[in-house]
Amino acid sequence: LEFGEGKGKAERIFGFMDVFLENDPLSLQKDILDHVEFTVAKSRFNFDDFEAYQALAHSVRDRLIERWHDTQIIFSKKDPKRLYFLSLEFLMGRSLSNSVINLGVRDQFADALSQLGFEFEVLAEQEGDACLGNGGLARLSACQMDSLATLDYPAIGYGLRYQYGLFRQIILDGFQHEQPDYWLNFGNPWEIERVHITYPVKFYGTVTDEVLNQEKYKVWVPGEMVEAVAYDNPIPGYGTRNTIVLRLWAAKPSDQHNMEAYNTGDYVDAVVNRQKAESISSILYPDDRSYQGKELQLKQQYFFVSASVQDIIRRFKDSHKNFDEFPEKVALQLNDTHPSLAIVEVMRVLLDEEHLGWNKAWDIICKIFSFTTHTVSPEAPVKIPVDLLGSLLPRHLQIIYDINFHFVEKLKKMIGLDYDRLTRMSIVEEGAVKNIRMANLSIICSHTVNGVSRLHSELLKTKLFKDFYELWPHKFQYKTNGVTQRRWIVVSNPSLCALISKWLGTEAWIRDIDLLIGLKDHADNAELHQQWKMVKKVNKIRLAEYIEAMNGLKVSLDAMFDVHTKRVHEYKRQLLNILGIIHRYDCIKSMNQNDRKKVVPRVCVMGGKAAPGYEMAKKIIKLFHVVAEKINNDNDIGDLLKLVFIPDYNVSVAELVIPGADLSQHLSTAGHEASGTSSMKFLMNGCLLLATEDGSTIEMIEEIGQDNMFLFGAKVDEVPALREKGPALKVPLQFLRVVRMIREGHFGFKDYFQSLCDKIECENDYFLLGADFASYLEAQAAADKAFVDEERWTKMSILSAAGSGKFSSDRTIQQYAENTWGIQPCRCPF
Ligand code: B1N
Repeated sequence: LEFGEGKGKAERIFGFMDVFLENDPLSLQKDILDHVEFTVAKSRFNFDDFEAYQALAHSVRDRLIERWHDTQIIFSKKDPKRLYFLSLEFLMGRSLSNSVINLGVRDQFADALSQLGFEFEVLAEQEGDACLGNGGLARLSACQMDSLATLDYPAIGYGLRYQYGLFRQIILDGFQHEQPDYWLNFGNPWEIERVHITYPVKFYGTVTDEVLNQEKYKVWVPGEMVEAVAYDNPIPGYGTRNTIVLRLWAAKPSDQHNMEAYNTGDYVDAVVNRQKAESISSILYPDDRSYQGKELQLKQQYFFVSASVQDIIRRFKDSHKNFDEFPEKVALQLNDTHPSLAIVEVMRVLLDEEHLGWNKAWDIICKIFSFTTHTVSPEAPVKIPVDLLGSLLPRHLQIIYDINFHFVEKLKKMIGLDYDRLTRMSIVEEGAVKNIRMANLSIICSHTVNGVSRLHSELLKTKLFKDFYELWPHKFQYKTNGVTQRRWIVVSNPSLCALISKWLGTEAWIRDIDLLIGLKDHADNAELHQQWKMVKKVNKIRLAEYIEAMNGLKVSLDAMFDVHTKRVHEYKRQLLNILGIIHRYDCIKSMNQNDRKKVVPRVCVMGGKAAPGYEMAKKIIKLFHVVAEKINNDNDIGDLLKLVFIPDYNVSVAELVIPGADLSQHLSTAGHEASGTSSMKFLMNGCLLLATEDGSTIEMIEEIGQDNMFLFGAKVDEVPALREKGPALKVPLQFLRVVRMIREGHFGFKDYFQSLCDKIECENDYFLLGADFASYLEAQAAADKAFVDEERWTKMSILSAAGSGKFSSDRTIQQYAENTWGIQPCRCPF
């Protein structure tokens, strides 16, 4: 395509493309009906809501594709430095509402549909969630893609197209059961299969030496070959034509390597065997912390990395003659250690396929990779057994050893023969089982190591990666996480969105979140208070209806909706919440009628999945259910306290739950939550936080003010001393009492809960539930007190939303672009 600057053929084509797909009601209706007839293959005179949704989704997809093509033309023409965002998890949720809002055609589509007799909201409910990730880390990737597109950055996301997303959680008799999430069952209109964009991915085999032009080279002769096929998911920006792509890889059998099998063996067996290749991208691992050292998981990581790296290098070579410019054109972001084999893979390609030689290749590596870590736990660094790596990726193991050799030599020169430190910093962990430490590899080879909150970064520098920080202080940065206000206000809370725009007099905050602070000027305005409360009520009604439909439980709208939703983990202390609820119940029971009138009624909502093999987490879910069973059926309690467990918590459920919350709980033991992002979504929706001073909460205190939050618990520097005390630590009597109630079978399942009780009472109570209990109850009491003062509560709620601007992923991404990736916006001018 010829592209004259500002004139010529390309512009004429653009002029045409600009009006390619019309967005007036008639054109939209025609498009939808066309898709009913020809894509869904149903008669345009007879189709149901789901078929209407499919046709609608395809009409939206056409518009996404149009803009994506335009964006690509600009990117190829301008050839800016691109960011490649590598993540094994993306939690995209639904796409329809988000897409039409970002495309700016929501109202047009809604009008067009209503004339056809359909309601947009009803059709939007037909869509299933894309759950290709576990929790915070994965949803963060999704929010960041939205910001990258909106801020016009030339970026591509890479991930895996799992056939089974995160398991569906079913609750039977209070116990969690897992069911596979075959999310592609009903087709996926949001992806574009690229049958021609495929790459071979090699596994196993041996490495031999070969000589070419008198130079020795390593040649990897693989033992197995699998094909990676690209599936493109367009990501539209808001308030811009820019649309970027999330490219997900699916594994398909390859014909290149297995021709023999057809000729020699049983034909049917050969075909069946060949099909096994697909299992590589079949399932998302549901355990978000512990790495099991499973071969399939390592295969997934390499499969995804290899396909992405081939794609990146192919794109670069399409318009560049040699690798000199590579670091000026390519930034590779590693989302945690999971994709860190990318480092070794690029090195391998540069050495063995491009023959650049060690120094040149290493020089490139050091300029292109940046690494973000999301963990605080020193117990769970990802380690890969050397034997496993050596058999699956023999050449990569050699390269890792070489990198380590160079590193250790250099290190010795810098720090001398401090063997303890050398041992700690080495990529190779010696011992009975030799391991490769993926975090060390990532730090050594990246130019920047980012934490996800200020506190997290401090912990990295002083604890987890202290040795590395002392060596390379300049590498360490942090970017406090953020979430996208497009998804978490505009899509999920349309009433609040309209109210904010009305009071700010502009919709510009949807792209420029800093404007949100303008609400502060109206924080005492009675009229705003009235409207703010109405919006909360609308959202509480929506949530109450959902609860009734799910659990058959009617909840009072006057009660405080107190929400605790996130993955279930001991460190997140859902158990602390349950103990607090039991205490509340116990108190109400012992009150006379007069005192009961002063009790603030609560609906305690909990939701979240436990990893299938995580026994303690599963017990916590069961405990919530038995306690709920008892309290909800106690006529003596009535509406004063109701417990609701929301099963299968995911992105679309969160969109409903978060706007309806009055209070939300974030209870991690200080020093354990690297950042936490759900709190940011609650904050934006004017929900008050009850939280420990952990992760990003510390920065929220600065933005919102501690008077507008309910803070409690040990601070991070107090935790070690409390742990030290062990059994000598004094815990409040109320704590002992509620634990005894569980132990003695007050809620049934006595034996089943003993181990849970032992952990917090007899064993060392590692997460300090006993130590924090009194302070937790005080914070809860403060929340009750604030809630009865409606005016005060509403003001706090307004100030929470007003002060949430810092926690937009737009800010995070801009900081990454400027301080880590070195990329510039590249905007589609039409
Ligand atoms: O990443 C989020 C943070 O806000 C949370 O504090 C942090 O816990 C979370 C292995 C993880 N850390 N590590 C993971 C996810 C999947 C997996 O397979 C680890 N997730 C976090 C975003 O920064």
